[in-house]
Amino acid sequence: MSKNKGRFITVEGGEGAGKSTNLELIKELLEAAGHPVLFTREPGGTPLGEEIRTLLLGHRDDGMAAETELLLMFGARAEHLNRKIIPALNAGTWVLCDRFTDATYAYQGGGRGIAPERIQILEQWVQHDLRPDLTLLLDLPVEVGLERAGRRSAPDRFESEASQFFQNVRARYLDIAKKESTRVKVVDASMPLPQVQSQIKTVVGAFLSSCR
Ligand code: Z5A
Repeated sequence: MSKNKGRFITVEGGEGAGKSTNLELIKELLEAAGHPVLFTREPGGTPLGEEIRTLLLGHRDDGMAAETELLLMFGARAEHLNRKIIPALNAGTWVLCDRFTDATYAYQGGGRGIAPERIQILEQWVQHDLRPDLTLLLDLPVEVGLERAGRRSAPDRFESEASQFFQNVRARYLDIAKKESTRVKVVDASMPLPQVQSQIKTVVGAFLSSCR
């Protein structure tokens, strides 16, 4: 990516991994280094994307086919990229996104069982060559995350899945991190918050140094 373009940073993880808790810290670290930051999330991030998010997360008596779920994720993503992410990056703004396509490989691929080759076709079609420059994967045992997440509001359609679903999601995330270790940095999110934040500072600090 050329020097005057913004960088694209994503944060991933399973249920209750601490994404929401730590996104503000990441934003502060980037801004302290002098970079304008646009914070956004998936699915969502645009008015239409947020409507699609409501469809995706809401409970349905008639269920939703895995293919429909996958296509809705990429529908929201196409809107998000074209209207928000790409214009911001082109203007030199750094984009910090709560989940992106790794979540599709983990949830629709690992969780729902859709072949990664099929996801890859949509990824290429919707994103062309755009991939995150840095991804922080907040990783922790499924039971710990579910216990943390359970302390909050009523579960949405994904949060209502069985434990095996989340084990498969976690395994797929770790698989991606192993294969793409330059881009994806694993943070041990099972630790107490100060230690998690210290790991995040190290990862973000190293990335900022590499951008100079
Ligand atoms: N999804 C998908 O299937 N495919 C896709 O392509 C995309 C998404 C993009 C919405 O995601 C759903 O969309 C998601 C995947 C699917 N499925 N689910 N579920 P979301 O990101 O909006 O929702 P989420 O994953 O449910 O996020 P979350 O549950 O809000 O988790 P979190 O943000 O990672 O956790 P948190 O709210 O920061 O922390 C949870 C609790 O733990 C909270 O009380 C904290 O105070 C506490 N916490 C945080 N860190 C610690 C530490 N270190 N120690 C102790 N306690 C802690």
